[in-house]
Amino acid sequence: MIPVQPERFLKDLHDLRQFGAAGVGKGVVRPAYSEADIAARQWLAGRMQAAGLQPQFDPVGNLFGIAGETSLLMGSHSDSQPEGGWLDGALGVVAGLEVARAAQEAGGPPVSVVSFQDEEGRWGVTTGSTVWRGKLSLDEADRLEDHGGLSFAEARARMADLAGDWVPADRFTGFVEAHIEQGPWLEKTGEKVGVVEAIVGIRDMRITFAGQQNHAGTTPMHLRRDAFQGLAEFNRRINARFAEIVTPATVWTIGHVALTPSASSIVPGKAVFSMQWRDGAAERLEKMEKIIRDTAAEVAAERDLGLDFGTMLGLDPVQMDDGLQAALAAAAEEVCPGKWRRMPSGALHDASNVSNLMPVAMLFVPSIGGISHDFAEDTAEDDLVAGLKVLAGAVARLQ
Ligand code: HGY
Ligand code: MN
Ligand code: MN
Repeated sequence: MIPVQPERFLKDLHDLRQFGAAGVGKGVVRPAYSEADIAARQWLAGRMQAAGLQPQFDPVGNLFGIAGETSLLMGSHSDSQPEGGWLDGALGVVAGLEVARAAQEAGGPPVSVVSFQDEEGRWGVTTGSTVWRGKLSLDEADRLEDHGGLSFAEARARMADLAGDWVPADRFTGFVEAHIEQGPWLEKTGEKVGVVEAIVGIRDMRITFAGQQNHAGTTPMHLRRDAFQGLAEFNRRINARFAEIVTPATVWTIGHVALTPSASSIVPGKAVFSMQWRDGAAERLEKMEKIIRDTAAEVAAERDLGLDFGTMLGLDPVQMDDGLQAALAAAAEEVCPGKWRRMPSGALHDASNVSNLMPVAMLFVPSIGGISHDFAEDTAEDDLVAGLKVLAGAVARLQ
């Protein structure tokens, strides 16, 4: 077993939490390329250096801590959602750092660590690892804009002084990502560890309905071209049509809506909204996409609204590597016998992208109350330590 030090690991986790601390519970506000995110990455680079790893930022701000010529890669992301938890991503980065550091101290095996950038998709979907794996070119990514209109090019320029070359994927033999479950199942069953079998696929795009801004008092209902009413009818119809083809595991979300001009006495002339959907089957994602596009066009035509579909981003469902899963399962059985399970991931992770380059696997620890993407996100410290020990045990089995 690689001699990981739980206290050192927990201290690094709490130190990382200070970057962008929200002042509400243990929550963080550390969106990609924010001051807090960049400061956190510089701090992580220092910790990687101190651990005997070679820190290297790539052109989009992914931060690698590299050991030796070829090594097993561990890690996750250190950027957060606009209202994020202290463990989403951070757990995988700091647990990977502790295993890499302890492995250095024990004379091997070489383990590298990574913190990918913009996994939370402020510019899309797991942007940093999507560019690193080559699914999105740097030029295509640079043209993406966040909800406030800031381009990826302008954002990543904030790290230009840190940016180095791309790190070639062939330096790594595989990737293992520890992450909080972000759901209710491990807590419900009293289990300590999840060995992930597969990660769902995702599609995400911005849709715009354009109508006619007008006076909310003098404009009769039948003469309105109300963009919000278009969105409301669109939503009603896709819910009814999805019911025919989805399973209980299928999810879809309209999480961001911007009405223009967003005033109580003005009929909204424009509605821009995010449309995101996820499922374990690629063909179901495609069927949902057709329903979305056809229904939006139908509603726009009926209500004389303009319609624009933004760039659709997404990742297909991926299976985790059997060999890496077996190492995680054996280590879980040793650390918490009978208190672990194999399970799917309903959340997206950088491992989805990395699976196109090398064998990957993921390990979950329980989320208290199943809460995540919220300041209240938390995990019991002994569960965090159990996850660390399973990670170390798996690496020992992969030597
Ligand atoms: O949304 C997700 O699944 C990930 O947490 N970004
Ligand atoms: Mn995450
Ligand atoms: Mn997340």
